[in-house]
Amino acid sequence: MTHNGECRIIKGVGGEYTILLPDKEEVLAKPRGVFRKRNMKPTVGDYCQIEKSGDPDIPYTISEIMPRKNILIRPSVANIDVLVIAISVVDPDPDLKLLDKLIIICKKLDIEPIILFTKTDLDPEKVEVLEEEYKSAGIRILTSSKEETLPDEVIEEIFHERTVGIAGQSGVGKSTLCHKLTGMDHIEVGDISDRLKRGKHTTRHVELFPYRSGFLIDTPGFSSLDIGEVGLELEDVIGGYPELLAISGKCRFMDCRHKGELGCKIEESTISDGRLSRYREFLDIMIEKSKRYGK
Ligand SMILES: Nc1nc2c(ncn2[C@@H]2O[C@H](COP(=O)(O)OP(=O)(O)O)[C@@H](O)[C@H]2O)c(=O)[nH]1
Ligand SMILES: [Mg+2]
Ligand SMILES: [Zn+2]
Repeated sequence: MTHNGECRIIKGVGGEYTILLPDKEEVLAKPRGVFRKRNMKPTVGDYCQIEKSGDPDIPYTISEIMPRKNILIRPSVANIDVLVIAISVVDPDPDLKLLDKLIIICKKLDIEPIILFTKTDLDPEKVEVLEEEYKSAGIRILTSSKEETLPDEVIEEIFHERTVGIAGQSGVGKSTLCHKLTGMDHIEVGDISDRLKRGKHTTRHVELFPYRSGFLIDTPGFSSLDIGEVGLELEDVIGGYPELLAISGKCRFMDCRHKGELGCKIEESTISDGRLSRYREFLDIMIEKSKRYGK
């Protein structure tokens, strides 16, 4: 699906949307009334069609929302292509459960996950251990440190006509990275104020910033994505573990879940011990869930 020449919603505040036109001009638009009847809400990230409204204050109407590749509710954003998952090697200690959870969600939503180990200057040996643990997952791994940001050609490739979000715990270096990338200080992909917000239902607005030939998603909150939120099912857990998908069909039972079943060929998988135990943990959580809801 190519979106060259399409209008895109890059911001939405109080029912008024900012649309980026193909010629890079930004205009204001209101949605057509019919969307509400159809229970459709224009979402930041949507590709759309617009018409002149005749209203000088809000000169355009969103007349059509194009089919979405994916959508998240919290944060509210559509058509995400890449999620850079920032994990610091120390301070804060790496939350590998969060990392695996986000990988599972990405795979479910057709988003490319990229692992970025940050603060590698603080413990170079730890980086090697982490890289070892994830190297057979088939996921791109990048590193950054105080001195080194990402090479220009890597940034170019990541953002090439793609919409990119950055996730990770508070303090891992998301804002620092964004500042290095864009030079923009006001971008808040991080959750610097999450601590203050915790427990309150404050939703900050989401915004897309055109960056190189793609977009950077400016929103905190990717790290609080929940597996319940994206409609994840038991069968989706293994999608986050390509090392396990690689042995499918080898075990005695076709539907083997690699949890100690008879004739399981788990030893033929290249999966690390840590990843395997987190896979089994997520599987248990989903099994519990499906029991509770009687599925
Ligand atoms: N040593 C070191 N510190 C870093 C690095 N990246 C960020 N920091 C520091 O870590 C702290 C948190 O960074 P910040 O970008 O605000 O994290 P955020 O909460 O994910 O946005 C700040 O004090 C940064 O200066 C790094 O690569 N190395
Ligand atoms: Mg931040
Ligand atoms: Zn098995």
